[in-house]
Amino acid sequence: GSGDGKAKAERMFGLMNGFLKNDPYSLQKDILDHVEFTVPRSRFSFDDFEAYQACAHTVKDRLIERWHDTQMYFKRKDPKRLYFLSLEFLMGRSLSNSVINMGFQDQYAEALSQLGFDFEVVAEQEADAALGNGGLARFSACQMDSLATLDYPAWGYGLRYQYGLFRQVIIDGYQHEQPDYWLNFGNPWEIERVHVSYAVKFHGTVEEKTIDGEVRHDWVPGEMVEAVAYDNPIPGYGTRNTINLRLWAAKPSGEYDMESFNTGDYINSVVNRQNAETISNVLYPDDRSHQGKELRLKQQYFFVSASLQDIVRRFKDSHPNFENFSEKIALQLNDTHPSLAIAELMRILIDEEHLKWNTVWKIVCDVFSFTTHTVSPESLEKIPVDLLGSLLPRHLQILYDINFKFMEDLKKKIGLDYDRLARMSIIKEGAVKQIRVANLSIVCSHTVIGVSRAHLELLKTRVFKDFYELWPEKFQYKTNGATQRRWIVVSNPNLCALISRWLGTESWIHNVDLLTGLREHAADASLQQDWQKVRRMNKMRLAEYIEATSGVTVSLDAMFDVQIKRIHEYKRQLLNLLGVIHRYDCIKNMEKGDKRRVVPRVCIIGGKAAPGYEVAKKIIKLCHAVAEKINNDPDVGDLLKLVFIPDYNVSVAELVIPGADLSQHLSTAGHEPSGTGNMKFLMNGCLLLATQDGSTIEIAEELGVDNMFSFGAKLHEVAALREKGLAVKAPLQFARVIRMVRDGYFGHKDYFKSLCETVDGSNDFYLLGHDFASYLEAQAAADKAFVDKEKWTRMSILSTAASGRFSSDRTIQEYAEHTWGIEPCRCPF
Ligand code: Z16
Repeated sequence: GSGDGKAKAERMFGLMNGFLKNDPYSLQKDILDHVEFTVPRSRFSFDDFEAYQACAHTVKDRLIERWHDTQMYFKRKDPKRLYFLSLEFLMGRSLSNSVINMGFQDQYAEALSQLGFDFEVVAEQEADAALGNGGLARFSACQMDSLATLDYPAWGYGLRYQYGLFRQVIIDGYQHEQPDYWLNFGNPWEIERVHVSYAVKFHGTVEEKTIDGEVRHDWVPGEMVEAVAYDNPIPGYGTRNTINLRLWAAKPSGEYDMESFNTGDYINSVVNRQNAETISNVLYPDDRSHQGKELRLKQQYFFVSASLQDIVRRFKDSHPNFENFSEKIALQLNDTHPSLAIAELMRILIDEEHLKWNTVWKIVCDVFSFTTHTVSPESLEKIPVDLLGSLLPRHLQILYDINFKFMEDLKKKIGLDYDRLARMSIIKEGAVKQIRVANLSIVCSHTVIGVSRAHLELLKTRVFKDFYELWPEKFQYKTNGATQRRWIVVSNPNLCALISRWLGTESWIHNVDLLTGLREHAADASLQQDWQKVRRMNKMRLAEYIEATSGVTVSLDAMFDVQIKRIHEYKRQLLNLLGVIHRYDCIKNMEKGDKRRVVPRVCIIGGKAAPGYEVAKKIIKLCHAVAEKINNDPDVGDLLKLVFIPDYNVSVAELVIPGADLSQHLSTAGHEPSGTGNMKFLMNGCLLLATQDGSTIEIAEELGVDNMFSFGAKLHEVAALREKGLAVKAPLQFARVIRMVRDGYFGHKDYFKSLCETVDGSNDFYLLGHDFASYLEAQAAADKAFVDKEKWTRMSILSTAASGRFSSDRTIQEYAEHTWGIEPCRCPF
């Protein structure tokens, strides 16, 4: 009976606890086993990379053990679960993070050192998992870490792209894109589940049948692809809980195209089957714009369909009917990319499970929540109706039905205001009919979430104004966060140790509010001294990296000034470059004696441009052109250096952020939904030079605006300036530096012409000219503060002390309590 089963399960749980030993000697033995049998290499001769592979496999074994225990425990407890749907996860490297979260850091360091290896060097062999573009994708990864650490019963779902974000190679100062075939040398972290697979259908026709007086829809597909699961265990810190990130890969379907084989063209049939795999081949590298491409739509549906089939199957395994579906399941839409999940859940429950429309509609409205990461209505995703109708005919019907009912309800509420009805409709009428995916997500979700307080304000007043007026209670914000495990403990071990020493505890690693305890020591001379020592060591590492990647030698006494993020006009890397040119111009025109008063700077810029984004690519080239001039000018020497760090990614960020003195966040007010880089710099005691935009507004409140360098037009000023047609006079210095670029002072006169025009007078949409004067003032204030070491160090300590609120632990707790309604479920074994 079931009683016996329970006793047996208890016994098994007991036995499972600690199959694998984690003392240095046992780890060593396991590492050598994997060298010999998994890699495989002779245990008497293997290099750093092979040591990494073997090490990763020993960690994976331990992850699997915990993964099993956690999943069995979740299954037994049957708590409400969160499913986090995202087309992008920027996980970066896993070795250090896993070892630290599991608590085996010292044991691994010792095990490896006795074998003649250095843990840090071994960890650096790992290639980044770069299955995402930028902030949105890294935020997903941070949220997974927090979900695991806080013991929430959660799963992530995504796509296993064979090629992640392109590798950026700089040739002659120009960006070139190369494929990132990250799976080349195998991926020790994933568990391939050949038996967990689902058929995903495309194209074909929908037939209507009446069975027992009810209309049934039978979708006969024209194409079928198999989705195979790859599981990536995510260990929590200070807990045994290890949650799952399930990524889907496309494979040719098993039985479907028997037909084509029977026609006799065997070779072509095999070759055609391989086309199925193209679906999960490559990540789209545009971080904002998506132009209704069929492959992209296929990716979205493929991922959504496999995930929902899996979720429904798991639910049915332990529930007799769908009555409590929405009490047991929360589905989180990470931006609009997974929004076809709405139509897919309706299709599964209506067409396959034969539930009634109204029952299903209620379920849908109870389970979905939707976080949006955008501020511009123009960049909201749209799907051409023709494309959707051809690829997913049944889903198009469902969307039309949803929209019809929504429009009928809306008419009752707001009357026949046809303009407003047309704006809010899920279908955009016109020459090319389109599905407005954001409208679909809003209509079908119980909550719509912005990523900072300022972002919610923009959603209410601009982006989703009509919807806010209809359903004000639906709209909320949860300010983004970053995980201190990766962004302090993994990437800045020396600062981590120093913090723990001064707080007298390591508890801040999972209870980050404790960091405020540093405030009372901010002026303490002995903490300041230790703090400076740690920061200098980090700068040394960064200086070595700069020398290795760009050949520029930099002085550790200079201020390391960093701007790293995707290249975008609104993020204003060009403003930074124009500031650097101005600084250079000043130095060139100085009397010799005045140079002693110049605060030396190393200006560091890194980031990728979307392959088709010409303006962004010109900004990268300008950076290289200016760097070449400045770095080779004997009049300048160590007073100013400009460096572009190529191929910026998560692991580069882990190296750069701890070594930065100052970081720049320059978006024109009203354009950065949140920003999370600023939070990572803050955690590491790096001072911010920033506009009042996105999450920086909240950072300024927490830290005190005097402890950062704030500048630029505020939101209402931006609006007023644009209303006036940008009729402002840029300061003389701005005209002067633009002229230098335009006149060919840095070469490539013709190439830079159009770039200069983007910030010229009434073209200057992002207000570089307007903000230039206050930008230079903020830079001067930073110079002045840097000279006062005591003051600077105090501000640095206060920055770390203020960073607790910007932990993704806080973000996740808010989502769990207010949006998902989930509770911790901690595996006790
Ligand atoms: C992205 O990374 C973000 C927004 C977006 O529409 C598309 C991509 Cl790929 C970023 C925001 O720009 C950033 O402000 C925010 O912190 C991040 O998403 C996470 O919410």
